[in-house]
Amino acid sequence: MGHVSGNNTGFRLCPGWFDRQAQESLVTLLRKSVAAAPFYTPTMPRTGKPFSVQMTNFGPLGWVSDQRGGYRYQATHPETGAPWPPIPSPVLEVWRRLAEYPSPPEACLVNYYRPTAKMGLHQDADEEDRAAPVVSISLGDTALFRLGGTERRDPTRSFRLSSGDVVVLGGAARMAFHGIDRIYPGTSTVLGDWFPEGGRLNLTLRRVTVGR
Ligand code: MD6
Ligand code: FE
Repeated sequence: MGHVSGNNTGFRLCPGWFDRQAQESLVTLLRKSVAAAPFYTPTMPRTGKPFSVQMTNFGPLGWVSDQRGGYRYQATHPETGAPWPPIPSPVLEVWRRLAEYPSPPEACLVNYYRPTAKMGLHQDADEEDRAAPVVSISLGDTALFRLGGTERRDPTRSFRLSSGDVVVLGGAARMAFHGIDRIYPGTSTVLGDWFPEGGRLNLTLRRVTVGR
């Protein structure tokens, strides 16, 4: 789980951060929280095209997107109007151990990828606090993660992210372009009871505001 040096200083991949048993108990916890904040399908700013992933959030602020309002953080679920559930403590624990940042995360975006879903190359750029890293947790089927540099045209490298892996994008890598090219169906059984078709969950922890 060492640092990868080069153009992406501050990128860290921690394979197997959660063992199978820890993955199972985390999935059970997440399922309970998601019952209070169901997955919904966000839409793209301007075009209104649906994302291929489904989303929800935990924490004081959640990342949302729709045709009218664009990308933003808000305190409530766009469909239920309820405040997001709290970030589960084993998830906060990952941040405490890896973020090297004094304040807690404010947002935990939860993405669910059906086996055919993907996510285009993007930067996480809607946060005021760019000094804090983004920490992400993968559960379920393996994904092909692509990481570039801070310019869209920069060369990219690809990594497989397996269930239980944690990624940190900090330092120079905080503003690196990244995306998910594909899911490898049938590579994990950990989501089995919840999503019989399999797929992948990704949790991204972020600090949104500066200070407090
Ligand atoms: C995913 N991850 O792994 C998408 N963003 O499904 C992200 O978009 C991401 O893994 C910022 C930092 C780490 C990430
Ligand atoms: Fe991202």
